[in-house]
Amino acid sequence: MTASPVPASLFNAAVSVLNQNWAGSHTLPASGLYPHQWSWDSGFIALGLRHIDPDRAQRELESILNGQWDDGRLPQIIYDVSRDDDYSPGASFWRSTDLPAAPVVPTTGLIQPPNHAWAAWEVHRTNPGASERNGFLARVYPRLVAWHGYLAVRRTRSGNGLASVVHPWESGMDNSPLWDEALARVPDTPQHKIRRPDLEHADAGERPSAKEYGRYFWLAEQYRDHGCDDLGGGDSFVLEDPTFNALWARSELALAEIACAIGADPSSHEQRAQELTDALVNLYDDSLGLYVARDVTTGSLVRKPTISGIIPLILPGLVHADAVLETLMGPGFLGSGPYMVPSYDMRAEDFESGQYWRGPAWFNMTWLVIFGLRVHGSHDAEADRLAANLQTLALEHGFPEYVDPATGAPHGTRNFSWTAALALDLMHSAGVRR
Ligand code: 9WN
Repeated sequence: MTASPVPASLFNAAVSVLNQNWAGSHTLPASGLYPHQWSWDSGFIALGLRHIDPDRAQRELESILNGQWDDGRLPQIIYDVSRDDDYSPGASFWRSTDLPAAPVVPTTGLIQPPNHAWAAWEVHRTNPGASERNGFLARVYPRLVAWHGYLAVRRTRSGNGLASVVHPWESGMDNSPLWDEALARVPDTPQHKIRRPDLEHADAGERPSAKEYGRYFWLAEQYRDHGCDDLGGGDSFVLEDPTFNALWARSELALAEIACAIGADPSSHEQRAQELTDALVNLYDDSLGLYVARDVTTGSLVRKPTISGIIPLILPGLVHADAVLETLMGPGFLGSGPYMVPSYDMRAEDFESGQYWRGPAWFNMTWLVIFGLRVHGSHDAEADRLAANLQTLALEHGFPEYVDPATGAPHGTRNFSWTAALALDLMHSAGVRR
């Protein structure tokens, strides 16, 4: 299915969403549902902002870097305390400022996928002269190196070089079927009384369930109560996720470019990018023809066909690229011609077309797939079709958080920042080979 051609008004409408959600130094993902700064959202948002205001794109990334902890981690959320009641868990749950390693701004202790170095490089490339004049790359490089250092030192739990997430929120794909089995072992009885301000902004049927929230809070409490130190209290849920690690590898490639641009040695970044790309074979499932998660606690693969297992296509030199492309083009994902890429194999028994990360198509994931197709110089017409659909659905439905892949019907919140940003990016880079 191909949606109708993109009207010229997309540009103005997308810019207006990003302007409305601009909070002075960063962009809110959505002003009602997500009233703080989120980590990987800022990476995606910067990719769009760079086309309208490269300085603002730099500020977006430097704002999330201001939340960096002494150990190098970039937090999932930097809180605006004036809106602490509007999202849960809030700053008062995490009490991060009591911890010596945390920054002065209140944050979560958890992290999100590392797309920041990649975004920083793309921001620079859009206007290299201006970026050089204000020393952007030289300022962000050491912080980005420290961020990746945190992943390498604190999060490589299994010895294969891949980073683990210790909470579903860290994957950015909160209730993905990949987490069901491990989550089933987690108690759903946290101490904290759970509030759900999210349900004032989105339909309960489109958000994680009460039981899932119980488990999310239980895990978050454990992590917090062990000082977020990655030494204890983060062991109940430890999984290696393909998308998280592919973004890390892609960001290492970007760090190599950044190092070259500022006269530093790129070799350690090139080497790590290669090692991570190679290590992804540990997550490959031959029978499904894509990557899956690995439960580090049990040592077993979680054999579920989700979008996370397709995203490693953003990497060049991927051993299993041909097989993953075949799976992507097959009946579970793009074979039946959905508007955008579903987050879960459409043939799965528990596929749900409107339920968050259990079926709907997300704009960031479709953007990553388009990028991956272009990296591999494969299926150009399909990449163009997806890019056109992404832009059209974004505009037609008021920049939704996600859509039903088969019908294009919008779900979740509206005026969602990364939807606007990535639609803008595709307007500027349509057809560009990576
Ligand atoms: C928890 C902000 C974030 C995104 C995630 C998305 C959703 C939060 C939530 O919103 O997660 O981090 O409350 O569900 O799953 O990818 O970063 O847009």
